[in-house]
Amino acid sequence: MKKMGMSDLAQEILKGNHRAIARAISLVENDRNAAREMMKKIFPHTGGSLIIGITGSPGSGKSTLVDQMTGLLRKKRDKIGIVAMDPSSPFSGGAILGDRIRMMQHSVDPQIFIRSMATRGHLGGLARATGEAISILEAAGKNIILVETVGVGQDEVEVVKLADIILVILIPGAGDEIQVFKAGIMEIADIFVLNKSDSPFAERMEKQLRAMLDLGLGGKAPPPVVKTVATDGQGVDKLVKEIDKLVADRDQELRDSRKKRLIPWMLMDIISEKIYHSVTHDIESSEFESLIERIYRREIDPYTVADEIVEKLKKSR
Ligand SMILES: Nc1nc2c(ncn2[C@@H]2O[C@H](COP(=O)(O)OP(=O)(O)OP(=O)(O)O)[C@@H](O)[C@H]2O)c(=O)[nH]1
Ligand SMILES: [Mg+2]
Repeated sequence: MKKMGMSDLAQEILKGNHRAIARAISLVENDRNAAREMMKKIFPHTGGSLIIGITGSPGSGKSTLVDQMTGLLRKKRDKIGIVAMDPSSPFSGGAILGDRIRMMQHSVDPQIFIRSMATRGHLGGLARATGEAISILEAAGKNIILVETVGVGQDEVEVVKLADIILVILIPGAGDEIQVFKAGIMEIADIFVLNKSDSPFAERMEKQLRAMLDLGLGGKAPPPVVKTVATDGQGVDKLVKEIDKLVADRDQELRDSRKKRLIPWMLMDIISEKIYHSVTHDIESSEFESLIERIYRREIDPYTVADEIVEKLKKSR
């Protein structure tokens, strides 16, 4: 694989070669510029997969659920790509999630590709280059792509921009029903999953959640609520049925409009990185240091300096 050119890499991706997929995702993560030619080649083959976003508070059972869903979808002969966001700091290097992912029962299945990506605070809970990773998986023929994101908060709203269907995972007794309102995730959820419903609080939680949804949506049909026990697979078949139903019911227009949202997201991601690179490469570090020194001495303010740097970049084109 080492000497493979970008054109060969693209070819191998299109054949569904997992090593090529892995290499391509590392490439877009580390050196987007080097990945350009490959991305250009595969781009015409993207945009056709069903992308399912899975979000919920840490430890709510997202990964366990993804694993169970994968088992069911796999039986239907779907080819599946899984991208899990890893919130770890650059210091822990994503090792924890990596280990957990390796433990997943499907990680050795040739039709299923699993990958974690470090978010490191980038763009609201999504890793840099998540858009490209999805594109690569689409080009590789994965017709269903599951994207696991971290936490419950404003951040999750980002996932809406790249998923066709959003599952919000809640657990009983964690105050999650209140979170639903606070974080404004009610609007983004296509399906609520009440996981860990082996808990004695599950019934009460379900009632509360349904009451809140009825109240909050002011007459609009509330999204389905599905109870699951991810550890033993209970309710996961029902969840997959609800997903199928959504896909069947939802008209093409709505799906297209969601797909189109991925494009500006990806574009802005690429552009902001390009600009960042220009700043770090084109501005000499000695000049940068002296500017910092001047700001420190309060001779000049950071806003003015930022404006000047941007102007300079524009002129250098
Ligand atoms: N009792 C019970 N435990 C569950 C259930 N689902 C998951 N768990 C357990 O909850 C813990 C967390 O599960 P994960 O699947 O790693 O949760 P996660 O949401 O992916 O966690 P992060 O990725 O760290 O945010 C594990 O110990 C699971 O075995 C469930 O339905 N019932
Ligand atoms: Mg997880």
